[in-house]
Amino acid sequence: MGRSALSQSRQGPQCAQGPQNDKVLCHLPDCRGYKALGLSHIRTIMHRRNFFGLALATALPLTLPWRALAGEPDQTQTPATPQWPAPTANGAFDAWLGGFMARAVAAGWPQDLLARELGGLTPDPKVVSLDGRQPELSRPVGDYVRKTVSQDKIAAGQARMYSRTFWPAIEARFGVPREILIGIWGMETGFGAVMGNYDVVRSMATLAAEGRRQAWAEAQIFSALRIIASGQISRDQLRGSWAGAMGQTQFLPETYVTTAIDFDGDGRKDVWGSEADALASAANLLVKGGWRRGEPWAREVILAPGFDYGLSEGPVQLPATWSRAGASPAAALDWSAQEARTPASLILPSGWTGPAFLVFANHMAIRTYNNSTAYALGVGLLADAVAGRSSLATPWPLEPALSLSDRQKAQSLLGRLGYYAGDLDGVIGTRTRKALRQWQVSMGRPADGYLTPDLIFALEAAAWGMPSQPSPSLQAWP
Ligand SMILES: [Ca+2]
Repeated sequence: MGRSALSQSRQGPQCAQGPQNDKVLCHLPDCRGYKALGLSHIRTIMHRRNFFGLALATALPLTLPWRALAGEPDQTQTPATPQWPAPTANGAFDAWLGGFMARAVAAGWPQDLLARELGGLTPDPKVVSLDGRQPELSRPVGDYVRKTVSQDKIAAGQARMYSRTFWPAIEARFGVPREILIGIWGMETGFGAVMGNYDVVRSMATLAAEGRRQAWAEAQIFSALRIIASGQISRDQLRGSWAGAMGQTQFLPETYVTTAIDFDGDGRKDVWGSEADALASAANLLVKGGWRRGEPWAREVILAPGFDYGLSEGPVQLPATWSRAGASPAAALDWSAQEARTPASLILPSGWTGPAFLVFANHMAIRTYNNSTAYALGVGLLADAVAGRSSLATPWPLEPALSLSDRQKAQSLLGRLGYYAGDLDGVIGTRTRKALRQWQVSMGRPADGYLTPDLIFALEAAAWGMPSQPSPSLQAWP
């Protein structure tokens, strides 16, 4: 799995993830549920400050962009008498809403806008319920990719490869190939089939009041208010997934404000109704996330017998260097000229028994959308399939899902063995994988850092001083 420092979210391994945030829950170890977040906001979520710090951090910086987009707020009115919303049955929600409106007024936001859009707002119980879901099982990456890169989706993507006139202009301007955008489009909404019908302002208010992601949700509300005030999109049109992702390519309000584009030239950034707008906006987001024109995203490799699996999630080096270490292209073709000059790192998303990939910088650009190795593999492999590139040489292994208690037990055992001192949160992130690799090295096992039921058994045996019983799959290792 990925090695981003952002991967070990405090929110645990659960995430809501495409093709539709509120429909499909996955809980991959490094998966995040919030689409298209900038790094600063991910950090904001993960390192929330106290309420008053938040009020300042959230309200003050919003004044300037608000002015730029919707005109100067009326600072001549006294902000002392905001229109308090009518009380609801939910005291916590009311307390949050009152505080939020007071801070917004103090920051210069027009009272009539706030009263019109937020007055009478109530929390959405469905959003509360979906946000509180804690899936027990973690879904193996291979299982996720197999189901998301389906024959139906490949065919639907291929039908869109040459039937849209906007592709050449988007590719020329942003340098993102159409198949990558088709991969995102298919993963996010099944090509616009399932965009979500939640009132985004209400959903974000519900999440803000719930408190766990208050700063993030409030930033989305301010952005949603800016969109409404711009006059381009009405409140009624501002619909999305329960987690706030909107339109064909699932943009959060904040990402919409900073990144959405009117590509078809009708004067509106319509990521719901205009495919050209939505896909150009997605390309713009990838470029902002570091997409490099002309470079590949990943290449499957075959690892020679005796390969040092400890190199996974390790060095970033040129493909020729990887070849010398025993990682060669899986297809018969050698590295392309572009691949040959692009540094890459090695990942083993489902351990040493599954497919191995060299991933290039563009892999991380895809993760701007959703910071998950599995998500980027889903998008990239769907793109490859749509473009007619060869399928995987090494199949995804069939493996059982690990329960939360299994994953916590593994962390506890690694701690008992002296390799792990982190939280027993069941999140198999970079720290846990590093500990697992160190223990694997000490045991002379393949050091892929990938947790399986076999390894939990072996950890248990080692921690309690019993002789290890290698399983059949481990005996098969050369
Ligand atoms: Ca437009």
